[in-house]
Amino acid sequence: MPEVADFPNRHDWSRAEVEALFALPFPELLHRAACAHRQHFDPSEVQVSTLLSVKTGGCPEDCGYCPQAARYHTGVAATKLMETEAVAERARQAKAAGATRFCMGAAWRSPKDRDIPKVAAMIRAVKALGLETCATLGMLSGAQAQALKDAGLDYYNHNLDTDPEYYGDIIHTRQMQDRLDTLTHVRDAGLKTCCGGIVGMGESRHQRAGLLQTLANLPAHPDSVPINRLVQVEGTPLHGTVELDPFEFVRTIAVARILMPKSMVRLSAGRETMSDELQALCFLAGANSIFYGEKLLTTGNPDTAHDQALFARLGLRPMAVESVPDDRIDACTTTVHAGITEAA
Ligand code: SAM
Ligand code: DTB
Ligand code: SF4
Repeated sequence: MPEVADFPNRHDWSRAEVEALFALPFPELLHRAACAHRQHFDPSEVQVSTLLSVKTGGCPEDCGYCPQAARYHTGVAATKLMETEAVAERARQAKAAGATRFCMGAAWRSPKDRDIPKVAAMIRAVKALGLETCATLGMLSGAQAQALKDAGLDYYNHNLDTDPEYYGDIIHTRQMQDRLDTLTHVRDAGLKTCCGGIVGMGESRHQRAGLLQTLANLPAHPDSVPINRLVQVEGTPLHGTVELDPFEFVRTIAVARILMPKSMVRLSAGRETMSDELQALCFLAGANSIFYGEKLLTTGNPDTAHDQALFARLGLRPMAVESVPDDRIDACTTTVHAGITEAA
């Protein structure tokens, strides 16, 4: 297997190579992931995003994990699209609490063209606060992606969610190819991509490797890679799925970091039920982004006070927008990048 330094931009991973990474002894895998992480990032910095559901529930899709699908009885009430000023107020609060990126989510299959000017107004209002903007609204046409870019959108989140071969077990109302097409529109519009998936949905390790292989072999590595651990919600088909071994979750983070060393790997949904120690292992494995704030879209997330205390205990600090890095010094030397040791 090549050294980590050899493949920051590889897009030709085979399934066997990815599975071989998963199969490494845990300490060896974490070491390689930590090396890849240090090569491009300051490992004591974590990017902090806050989510807001700007249009909740009532979704026509059948994603088997999702509490917002209208067809499942999950107790999530459907709402209309929020008003711009209410969104701006929540963004101000997120900024005051320390977030640098604000992500607006809508429970849509895809936005209608008439929705785009309303979302564009939200993007402009959030951007005016000096926050990075992200949206996740479902499938986009090329023109819609361009309109969002023109409004000042920085990132678009659209996940592959799972291995192409497992996808049909989880979602039936749209195809993997639809997702890939939206990602093409997003890239073509010059937006940064946020694209990852969910683990703990009953998939095999082979299929977890398939998700990461597919992400790494996209025409460009996503700028952010959210790794969600399934939040099991009563009423959804995936409620009651056997829980993933926590070490396997850490392995998934580590392999994502090795395959996509320049991407932000986000320790995403599922943190509320993770111990501090498990989260610390995820940071060691190369996770360098989180969702921060007491709610994700409809489900819970750790208290901000708890996260602040965890950062303090681990010597982590929020990443400034302008410090999103590129190449750094050689990985895995004992000489730490200037600035880390003083600031930690
Ligand atoms: N409706 C749009 C779409 O599906 O593209 C945007 C919002 S959707 C809720 C965004 C992502 O949230 C999904 O792709 C999925 O990865 C994640 N998600 C939804 N429910 C989840 C759950 N119960 N656990 C973990 N992740 C979840
Ligand atoms: C992503 O990958 N995870 C976030 C964000 N992108 C939009 C959503 C997680 C949702 C968890 C279930 C909920 O809160 O409804
Ligand atoms: Fe709808 Fe998105 Fe939930 Fe799927 S993940 S049911 S598209 S809100």
